[in-house]
Amino acid sequence: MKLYYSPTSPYVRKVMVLLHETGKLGDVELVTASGTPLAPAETLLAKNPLTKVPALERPEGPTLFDSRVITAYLDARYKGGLYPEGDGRWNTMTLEALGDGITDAALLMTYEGRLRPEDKRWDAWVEGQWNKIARACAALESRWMAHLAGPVDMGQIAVACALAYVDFRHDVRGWRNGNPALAAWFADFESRASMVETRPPAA
Ligand SMILES: N[C@@H](CCC(=O)N[C@@H](CS)C(=O)NCC(=O)O)C(=O)O
Repeated sequence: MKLYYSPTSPYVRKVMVLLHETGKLGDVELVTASGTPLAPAETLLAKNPLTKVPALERPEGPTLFDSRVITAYLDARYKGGLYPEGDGRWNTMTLEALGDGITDAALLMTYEGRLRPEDKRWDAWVEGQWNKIARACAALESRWMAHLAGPVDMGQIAVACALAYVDFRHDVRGWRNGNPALAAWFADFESRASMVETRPPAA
């Protein structure tokens, strides 16, 4: 299989963490394909019309995207147990959506700062994105700590990759303020080999 990949993408990182956790890294060839909405990655055009990474090319079927489809597919393929059976599955998938939502908001903030011409930037919109992240962190701190303390699942991986991306691009915002339990959980999770091995290169 070929994984269309960028070393700084938090969505790609979720897939990479899964591959490390399941011991299946050797099953995929990494194909670098970074782009932006203004400069789409040409190598992706025939694979994913949205020209986003990650995308997973498989010999036995169409290319898969987005990251949540890929992680669900790989977990089923490897019987990784990262999406539990039964009612717990919905909690895991909701936590995963919360983590991905943090990443979505943080990426929009990054694009606003990097891609939009300075005279067209809209501070209130950026603050609106940050408020989503702040509310999500508060919800994790108050409602999700028991789940985060449980067995590793795709929800935890999505949250960890999201918080790492906030650190990577928006460190000055200080998401740890007021969220000590979440910060302690993240410090521990970040030391897992799968997280250490998938750290993005320096910003
Ligand atoms: N919902 C998608 C988001 C993927 C995404 O936005 N990837 C970014 C890199 S972090 C990308 O490829 N952006 C290029 C673009 O938007 O044109 C997923 O979970 O895979």
